[in-house]
Amino acid sequence: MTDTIFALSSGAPPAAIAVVRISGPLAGDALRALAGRSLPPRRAVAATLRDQAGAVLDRVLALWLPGPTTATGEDTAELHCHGGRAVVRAVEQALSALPGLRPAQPGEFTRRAFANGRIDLSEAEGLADLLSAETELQRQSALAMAGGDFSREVAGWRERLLMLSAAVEAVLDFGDEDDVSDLPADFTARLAGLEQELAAWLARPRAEALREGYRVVLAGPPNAGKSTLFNALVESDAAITAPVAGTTRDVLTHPVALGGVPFRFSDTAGLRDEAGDAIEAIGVERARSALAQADLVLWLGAEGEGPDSAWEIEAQADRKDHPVKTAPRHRVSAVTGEGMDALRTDLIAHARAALPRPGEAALNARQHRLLDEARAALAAADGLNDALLVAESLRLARVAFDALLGRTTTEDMLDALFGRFCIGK
Ligand SMILES: Nc1nc2c(ncn2[C@@H]2O[C@H](COP(=O)(O)OP(=O)(O)OP(=O)(O)O)[C@@H](O)[C@H]2O)c(=O)[nH]1
Ligand SMILES: [Mg+2]
Repeated sequence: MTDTIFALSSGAPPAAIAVVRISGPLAGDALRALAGRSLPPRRAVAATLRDQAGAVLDRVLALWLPGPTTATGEDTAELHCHGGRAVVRAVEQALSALPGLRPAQPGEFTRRAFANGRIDLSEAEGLADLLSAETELQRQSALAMAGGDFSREVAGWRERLLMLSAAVEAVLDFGDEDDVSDLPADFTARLAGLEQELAAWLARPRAEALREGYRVVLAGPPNAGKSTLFNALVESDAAITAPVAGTTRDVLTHPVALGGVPFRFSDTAGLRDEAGDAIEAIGVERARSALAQADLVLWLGAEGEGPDSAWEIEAQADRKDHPVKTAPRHRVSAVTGEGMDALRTDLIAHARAALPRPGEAALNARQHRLLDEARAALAAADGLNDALLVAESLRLARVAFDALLGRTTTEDMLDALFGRFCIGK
């Protein structure tokens, strides 16, 4: 029999309310033991909780939610307690004292929801992202994934694939020869259509970009004003600025949301061939490697000398002696604020186009890899003449779809995913 688990599912006390969740076969018994009576199902009921000695623990709002149509698929109870540390501890101690109950592991409620088929793997992944979402764009994309948008898509593809497989099986069972010429006339077109849909999903912006933020690196020679502009963009005095060439030595990265879009700005050491000392030389090396990983470079150096497709920024515009550019994308002064709004607006629009669209489910690395496996298998099936080999390719695509939905998973993978959740989720 599975254990019955419990945990504080709301935020850290002290708080107005603390929600303690119980899930498992003994959830109903535990609730009865604490409340002293049976509660009606699916109703919010005021109850007085007592420990085994009969002492009052707290007056709470209690919910009795019998399975299997619950979040975890098991019998579940929720206790909405007063949100004090001691109250929560006392309730947890009383639950621990009951036989067959134990504190939950991180993500264990969600893991049970998955094990009991209440959510599939992609939905669980979306849920993990939803809980860690910090910007509006992350929230909307995670919500789409957690709500099953992608899972429904995969289920639809799998269905179509099974129909294609059935056509091949029919040839294998009844055809005179195992020849694809016996396949239905529209077989190739259906196969190609499916493959194209997968390719379109694979070409979409990825979830990692959303989680990590759009990477913008500021670069240019020493004293170009990189750190000053960086501070203005991240709206904090994160970087030291000084009229000394070679002030910034390391790469400094700061996440910030602009217009609901997640960014990661990096300030770098001024690029020059003759570094002042060994430490600055290392800094320049790091700056170059940050440049290589950037989604976008803001170039504050001499016009045309930055990396390809970097934005030419004419910085320190308020200074009479500042280096002028003939065709800057932006002319700014981080000190007076001139041009800063236009730069921000441009950055937001640019990043939005490169990141998943609002409300659109975005693939993570695992989903991308599996979907690409399915696409490759379909592409391979397209060119084959032997029905047996076609059937095998289609089977490989189905295996990938099943893995996407979590019908085939490894314990390691599940440990890694559900370990991302907090206790109580
Ligand atoms: N008036 C004015 N001064 C600026 C502006 N931006 C930077 N400065 C000044 O120029 C000097 C160099 O600025 P930093 O931001 O430290 O330059 P940096 O490119 O980070 O330099 P390194 O870290 O040495 O590579 C500092 O004294 C800043 O105060 C600006 O827009 N207007
Ligand atoms: Mg600097």
